[in-house]
Amino acid sequence: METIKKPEYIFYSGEGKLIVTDGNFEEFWKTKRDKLSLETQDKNPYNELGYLLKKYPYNFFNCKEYFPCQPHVLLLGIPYKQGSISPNTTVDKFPKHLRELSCKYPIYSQIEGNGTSGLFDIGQGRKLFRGLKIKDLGDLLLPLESLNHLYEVIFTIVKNLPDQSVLISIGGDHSITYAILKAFIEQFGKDIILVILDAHHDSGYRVIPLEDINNSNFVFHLLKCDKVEKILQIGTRGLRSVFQLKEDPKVFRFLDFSTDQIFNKLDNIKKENPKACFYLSIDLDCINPIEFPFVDSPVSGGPMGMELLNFLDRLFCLKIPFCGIDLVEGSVRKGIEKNDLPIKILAYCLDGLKRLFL
Ligand SMILES: [Mn+2]
Repeated sequence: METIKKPEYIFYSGEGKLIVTDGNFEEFWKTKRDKLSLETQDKNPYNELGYLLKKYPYNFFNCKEYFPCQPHVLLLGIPYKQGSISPNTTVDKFPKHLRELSCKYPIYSQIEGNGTSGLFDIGQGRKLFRGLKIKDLGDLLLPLESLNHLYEVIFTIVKNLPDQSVLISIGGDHSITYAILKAFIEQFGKDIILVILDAHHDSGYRVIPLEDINNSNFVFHLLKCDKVEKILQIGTRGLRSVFQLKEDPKVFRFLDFSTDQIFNKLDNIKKENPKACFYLSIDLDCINPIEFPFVDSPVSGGPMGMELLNFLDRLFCLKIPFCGIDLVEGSVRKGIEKNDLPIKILAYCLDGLKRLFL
């Protein structure tokens, strides 16, 4: 029996013309641009932030933005490395790298609903983040001389976020999490519950941590902030000097990504703090360096990629109202272009956020 196919995605658009396709990319139709009310540049509400942002000729997942819409998720690159204690770090190149890599997995605009096609996950046999409305803001413009300057710029972005939308930031070194959270606190005034996936506990490597905030001590400094209610550190491992491990009643540490304790704890925290702002920070060095060695401070052990993706799936099943996510500390060097794990992590985060909206 033959089913009638109908246009679902915009496949191509050029000067005045448009090619649309059905959901399985089996049939294609030519149409005119003016048949659909496509976005014109001057209607874009983010244009006024243009002085802060560098736009690329392509967006994440090569997604073309045709329709004016209120996005569920905004993607922002933060090419900041001034907070890294590794002198020759290349973490500032990661946002551009990830955007380019993601273009190998193009997604398409839906004609109805203004969402996107999402991606197909062969291993899971299902579509990821289909229907989610995504907006790529571009990268923050350099130079960002200091963390305080970074905070001011991010605050301007956060102030202009549409209601209920989630900001996904691509770093950059891990100190950006400090600046982003300060901006969230300033804008929303809510308590923060921070979930960090990281091999390190980032509480400083000196007996008395430096006053200057960097990627190895930002957690120590965040804990001084009253609005930071709880920090869950997942994946912390390896050896430290005895003075380095600072206990704090706000901090809960877990080594194993698949233990029920994490999810039970988070579910309880969610119930006890219905008004809090939840934030997820993913340091790529949380992954076992066998699967992802492109970080400045690898630590042996840790979850393989699949275990991390399963963790994210379970985490988002809890429907925690995340207001922001970041992905940090990717170090761009030879071979990283062949490693697709960061893209999968991003796709799973988008798919997880979809549960909050759709
Ligand atoms: Mn780390």
